Amino acid sequence: MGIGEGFDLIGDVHGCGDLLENLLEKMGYQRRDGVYAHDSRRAIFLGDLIDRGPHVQKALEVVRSMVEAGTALVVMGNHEAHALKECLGQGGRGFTMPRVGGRSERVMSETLRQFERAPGLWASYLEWFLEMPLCLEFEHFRVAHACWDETLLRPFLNDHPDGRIDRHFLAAASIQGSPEHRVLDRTTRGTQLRLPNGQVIRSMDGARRSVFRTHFWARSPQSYGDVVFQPDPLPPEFEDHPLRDDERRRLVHYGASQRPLFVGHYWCEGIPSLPTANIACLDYSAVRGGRLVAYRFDGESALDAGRFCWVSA
Ligand SMILES: [Mn+2]
Repeated sequence: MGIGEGFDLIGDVHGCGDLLENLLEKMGYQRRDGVYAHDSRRAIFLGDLIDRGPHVQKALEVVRSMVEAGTALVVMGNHEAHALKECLGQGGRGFTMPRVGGRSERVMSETLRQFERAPGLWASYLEWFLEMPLCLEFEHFRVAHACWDETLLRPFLNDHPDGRIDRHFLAAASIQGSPEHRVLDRTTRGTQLRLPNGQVIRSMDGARRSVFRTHFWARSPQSYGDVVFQPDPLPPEFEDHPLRDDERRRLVHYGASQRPLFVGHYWCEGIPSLPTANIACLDYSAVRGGRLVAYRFDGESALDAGRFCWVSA
């Protein structure tokens, strides 16, 4: 990478279209012929453009127009993957809406409401979601929505050098435990562990969860507290709960000597910070009143917290 090849990595937008425009303008992007562009930089979106926020359509319009004009790249988030699974009919026979009343409808309710009168436009965005790569790999950095698991992604990238899936892959990925499911699920949702004895966590959004999200940068984790990575705290008695061997084997480790990796997904809070010198999470809960966060990358091998840029919701 040299001068003129800087990348601005942008975390989960979740329908905060107005906030996204503010962030792009703050970073010096200008709207030309309806498309945001920067003289010397490109944006990379980390996925989860849709659901929850008030301006899903605007967020999609801003990002798709940038990607089509070559001023931005994007990877698929678990919310785009979810929309594809729910709305792309069985065997690719057409687009359907999710079943009314289920969890999917709740997760997607804002998106579906905002596209209620534009089903054709929604269908065109679904086609576009299918074109999003699961990950991006450059000489100096990598990008994925939630996790880079080399043992799964290397064979996937050998078969799919552009990182993209298709309808057949998507259909196979709906089968729990299939190779396709493992790649899609691991890359867009990361790793999770189940609380013992049927315990549940009541999360901020009111849901009851029997699993917790775990990170992938602890070198030799000993306890649940060493790997938990989510805003909802573990019940205190589980902070020191020892990891079993089979749990430790299911975790992923992204080594400190690997090239920098950018992810979103984890609903971080507060002032952006770096968990390690080569991993940045850029999801700071914009849609929950937090921050929409970017990292302005210029090829450095050690990331620098001074390169975060954000707008507050
Ligand atoms: Mn996500």
